[in-house]
Order: sequence, then C-alpha cells, then structure tokens
Amino acid sequence: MPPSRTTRTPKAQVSRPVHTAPSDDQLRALHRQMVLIRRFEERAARAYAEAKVGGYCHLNLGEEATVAGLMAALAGSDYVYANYREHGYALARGISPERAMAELYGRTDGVSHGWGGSMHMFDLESRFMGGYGIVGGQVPLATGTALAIDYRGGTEAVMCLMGDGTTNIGAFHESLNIAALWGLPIVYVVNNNGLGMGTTVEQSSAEPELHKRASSYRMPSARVDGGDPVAVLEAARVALASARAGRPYLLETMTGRMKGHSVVDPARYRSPEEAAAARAADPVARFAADLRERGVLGQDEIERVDAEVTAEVSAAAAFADASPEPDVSTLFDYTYATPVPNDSRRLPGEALFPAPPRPHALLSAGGVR
Ligand SMILES: Cc1ncc(C[n+]2csc(CCOP(=O)(O)OP(=O)(O)O)c2C)c(N)n1
Ligand SMILES: [Mg+2]
Repeated sequence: MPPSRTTRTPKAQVSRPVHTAPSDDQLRALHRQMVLIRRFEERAARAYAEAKVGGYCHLNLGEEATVAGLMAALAGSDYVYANYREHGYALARGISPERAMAELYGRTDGVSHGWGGSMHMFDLESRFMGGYGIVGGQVPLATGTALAIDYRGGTEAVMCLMGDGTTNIGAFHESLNIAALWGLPIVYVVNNNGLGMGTTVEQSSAEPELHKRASSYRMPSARVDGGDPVAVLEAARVALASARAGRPYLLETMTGRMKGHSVVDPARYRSPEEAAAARAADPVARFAADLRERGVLGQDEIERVDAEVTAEVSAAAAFADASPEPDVSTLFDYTYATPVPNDSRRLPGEALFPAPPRPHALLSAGGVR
C-alpha cells in the first residue's frame, strides 16, 4: 500500500533554477548528436525500402533538435519513455547505432534482441524504457515509474515523450491528474509536429495550444521552439528541476515532420507547400549555420562530422546485416506476460488450453447435471 498522501514529506519549494549556458563543447556535442539522428534515420528509410526492416517504421526526421536538447538535460539515472517514434531517443540515450540498427533489422544483436523492431527498443541499462506502439500506452507506465521513484524516496525523474495526438487519449488526462495530485517527479513532453495520423492538431484538438492543457491540473507548463536544441535543453532543465522538486511539468515542443507519418506514408493530406515549409525549417542545417555564425564550428568541421557520422551509420548497417536472426525458440524470452496469466509459454500453433475433458468423464466425476 502506498503511504497516505497526507502523511508524506512536503516537497521543496520550486524556484527557477539558474543554469549556465552550454559550453562550446556541449554545443558541438549537440550538433553531432543531431547529425547522427539525421543520418541514422535516412539510413533506416533506405533499409526499409530495401525490405531489410519489417513492420512499421516512424522516423525522427525534423525532430533532431528536440531529441538532442531533451536528452541532454537528463541525468544518466533518469528514466525515459517514448512512443513508436523513438530511434533518436535511443541513440541519444547512449544505445549504439549498431544495436539500434540491428533492432530495426530484427537481428539478435539488436537492443531488444531483434524481437522488438522499430517501435520497441528497450534498454534498462540506459533507463530507456521503450518504444510503445499504442498511442498513449507509455503515459500511465511512465507515471507509475515516477510513483515508484517517489515511494522509494529517490532523486531520479521520468521524462515521458508523446506526440500532439496523444493529448486526446484518456490515459493522458488520468496520468496528469494523478501526477499533479501526488506531486510525482515526471516531465510530460508533447512533441507537437502539428499532425496526428492523417489529421492536424487544429482539426482534432479543441485547445490546439497543447501546453495549456496542464492548467486543468494546476501543473506548470511551457511551449518551446523545438527547432532550437539550446532552447529545448534549457526548457527541459527547468521542467526537470520542477519535477524533482515535486511539481510535475508539461513541456510542449513545436517541431516539424520532414516526411510522412511512417516511412510508407505518402502524406497526401499535406499540401506541397506545407511539406516544403517543414523541409525548409530543417533544424540540423539551422543549428549548423548558427554555430558557424557564432564561430563555434567551421565549415570544414561541419563536413568532417558529417563524414564521420555517415561512416558510423554505414558501419552500423553492415553490423546489422551480419547479425544472425533470432531463433524462434526465443520468441517469449523477453516478454513478461503470457497469453493466460501464469500459464506456460507456448510457440505459435501450440494449443492455448489443454483439450477439454470428454463428457462421460465429467458425468462420472459428478461434475455435470
Ligand atoms: C490507441 C491507438 N489508437 C490509434 C492508433 C493509430 N495511430 C498510430 S500513430 C497515431 C497518431 C499519433 O499522433 P501523435 O501522437 O501526434 O504522434 P506523431 O506520430 O505525430 O509523432 C495513430 C492515431 C494507435 N497506434 N493506438
Ligand atoms: Mg503529431
């Protein structure tokens, strides 16, 4: 039983933390991270077209600044939950491009041993708690993790990522309500790319300024330019400091999606002008230009980073290609639920239930009247 909420130790007062601006080295690291996500995702799209990747595949193309900025604000001991658009978060959390690519290819060296695929990368060591395909599925789980931290008196925080469309799922509201009531150490991040699946925020959300939804739960919130990694990093630090002090936070990042919803989506619901505007707002090119202007990176360094990262991603693809496919006998090795609770694990095609007893056996046992 969790302790009564009224007897719990009061949380510290939230004050706006003072953060130092990122150093030149941190800026270069953010840039490299963004280039890695860009090149990895481009390679993933290519591998998908070559039929090396099965299932669905959603990319972070256009969200690189948001991903890099958010992940840079976290401590190694913090927990991250994401939706199915999670490759970039896995990379930024320190999962190697080799293990991430091998997972896309469904191979044993993948971060989820090849059984998760694009939407289900998971790595407890880096506290990357997954990849979820059910819209909003990660939100109550992340909230539960925050409750566990709080219950044990830990100092970690949880960051729970989601898209704009997720804010219309019931579990989003239930989670924010309970997190605010109980003062849980969690930051909910809504990456607002303006689009759900074949619909827009304006068409689907009565309050399209999604950060305002936090006010229903008396939760602090902010909206930030998701194309600027430094702005995202600073906003995320404020949000995390609030969460650690017992005031959960809702951060909305304004991002752009450079391609379709998933790799196979031709995105016909978008006008050519809208799609062109999203491509023109390219956060990787924007940040590189910004750093060049500020004298942090020269053009030659920008090209060198690109070449190094491209080679790293090609090596990851070669690694994935060479990794063996998992044996079917390991199908249930990494699941924690069975079709029937406490029932033994079975392979496809095996009977779920034992054959029912024949009627005369029941009659003789006096079981049927
Ligand atoms: C409960 C549930 N309903 C519907 C879907 C189908 N679906 C997959 S992604 C998606 C759109 C989600 O949009 P958003 O949260 O904005 O994320 P984005 O893809 O834009 O990053 C939908 C409706 C699903 N996976 N789960
Ligand atoms: Mg969206």
